[in-house]
Amino acid sequence: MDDLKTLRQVVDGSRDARKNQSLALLPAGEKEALLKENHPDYKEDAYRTVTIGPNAGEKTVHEVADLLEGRSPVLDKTVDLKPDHTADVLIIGGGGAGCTAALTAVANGAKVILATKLRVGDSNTVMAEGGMQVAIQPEDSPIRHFLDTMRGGHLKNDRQLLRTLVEEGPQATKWLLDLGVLFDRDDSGENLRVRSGGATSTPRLVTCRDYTGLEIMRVLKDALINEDVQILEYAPAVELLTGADGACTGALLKNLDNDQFIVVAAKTVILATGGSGRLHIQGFPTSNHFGATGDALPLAYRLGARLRFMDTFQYHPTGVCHPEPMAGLLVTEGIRSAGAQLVNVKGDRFINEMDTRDVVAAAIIRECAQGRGVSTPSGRVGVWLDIPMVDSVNGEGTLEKRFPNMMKQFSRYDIDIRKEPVLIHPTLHYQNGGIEIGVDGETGIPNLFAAGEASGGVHGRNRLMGNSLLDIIVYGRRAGKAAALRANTVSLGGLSLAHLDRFYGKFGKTEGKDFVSPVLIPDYVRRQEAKVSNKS
Ligand code: MEZ
Repeated sequence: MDDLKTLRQVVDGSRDARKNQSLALLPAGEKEALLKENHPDYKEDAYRTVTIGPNAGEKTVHEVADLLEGRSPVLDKTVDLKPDHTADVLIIGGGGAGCTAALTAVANGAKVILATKLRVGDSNTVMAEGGMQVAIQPEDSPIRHFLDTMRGGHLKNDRQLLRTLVEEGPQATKWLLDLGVLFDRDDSGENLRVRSGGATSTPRLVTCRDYTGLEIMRVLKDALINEDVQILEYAPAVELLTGADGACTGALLKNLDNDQFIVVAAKTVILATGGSGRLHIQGFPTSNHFGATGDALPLAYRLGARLRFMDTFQYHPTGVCHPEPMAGLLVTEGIRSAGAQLVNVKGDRFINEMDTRDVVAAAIIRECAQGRGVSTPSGRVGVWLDIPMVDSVNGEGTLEKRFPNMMKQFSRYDIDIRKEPVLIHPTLHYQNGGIEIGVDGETGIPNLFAAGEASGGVHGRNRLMGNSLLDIIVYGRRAGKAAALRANTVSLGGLSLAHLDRFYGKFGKTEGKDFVSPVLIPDYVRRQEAKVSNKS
């Protein structure tokens, strides 16, 4: 095996020839074929049929089926359900959606408790680097945003949810600006600068360099701690609670410091626990934060809430493949939109880098599977992302100015991305589906709401870059307000675990299942990650 330094020279050698090369987007038929052959969503043996609950009979990946069919940690246990705390609105999750919901619920007069598994801000929100989509340019419109997103989502998006998302985008952005988010501005300093993302018809991303989610989270967190919100950290939910009428009446939390339960009685509950990348679906590495184990899914499911699109996940095309300690971390799509090219072992481009994420990821997987990838010393296989091309086409200093976070991350391993291409491979990035919601974040269960990545429908079968940051703000606000208003109309209900009998009842309580969900803390030693075969 040639060493990486030698192989890199092929990329350097073909850079000039590639500089002005344009590659057409794939026609629809070819895209479909590429996806079917290569995208993990189409790998039949990665799926099984769910046997229990509202989505019984539908397929999902084994890892999620395990969650949904898993055993409640309190099944067959006697738990004292005397409330330790009471709230109008209990929010479970301390990322962007949860904090937004909390701020909005408080603004609407509610007494709010926010409980989170780790610390406030430990979330996938901070992992969204390259921007938030919002139609604010004169030549843009919510309709255009809607159409781009529908195309990206394979036309499967929930239209009502999407319409609300795009129409309320500008208002949500103003809310963030008023809170103090420092979005990048144009040279005059007066207008927000917008950048391009994959598969969009016009530049629409508002950015904070390449740490947009981190900046948004910084501001939300600051705003939250200045509000009268009770925050319970290191306190994940392990089960929801229900009243006699089947409505959600609170949650059972676990104090991770002492393993004791905390009982919260609440008039309404919002699930905002984010995604599930740390389940390492199909053995993929992930860009997700440590706590992303899809906890809301089994909690809502056991209470009877339906899930949507649980057969589709987003594998971000450019996860780091080398150096090994960075494996799975994100290299923002923004860097491709600034001109970085994907190049195989022969020094050739093989896909238009700005096609939809599923298509680009599938093309990378194909290159690796067909022997045109590059093997790393630790046995991974990836393709090159020719990042130096960015400075080459935009002028020296562009990478330093626009991508300081990327520069810093790679510099820790003595890689100067201004000079060297890096090896990438798709990384598990986003849960396209989740709990079915209406436009106010309401689930099918009375007084239970969901927002952000835990919910599903708005992104269809493939999310476009930057739409998740908008989703957490628009739907965090809507769920926060709706839950606060609902709390004005209901009283605290009885607290029981009766739904567990209903859920497990006819299947026999434990059915021999030894998998306990929610998972809470990822199972490291990590499961064997996908070894992509490379025939070279
Ligand atoms: O929305 C995202 O997933 C995002 C902004 C990621 C990125 O590539 O930067």
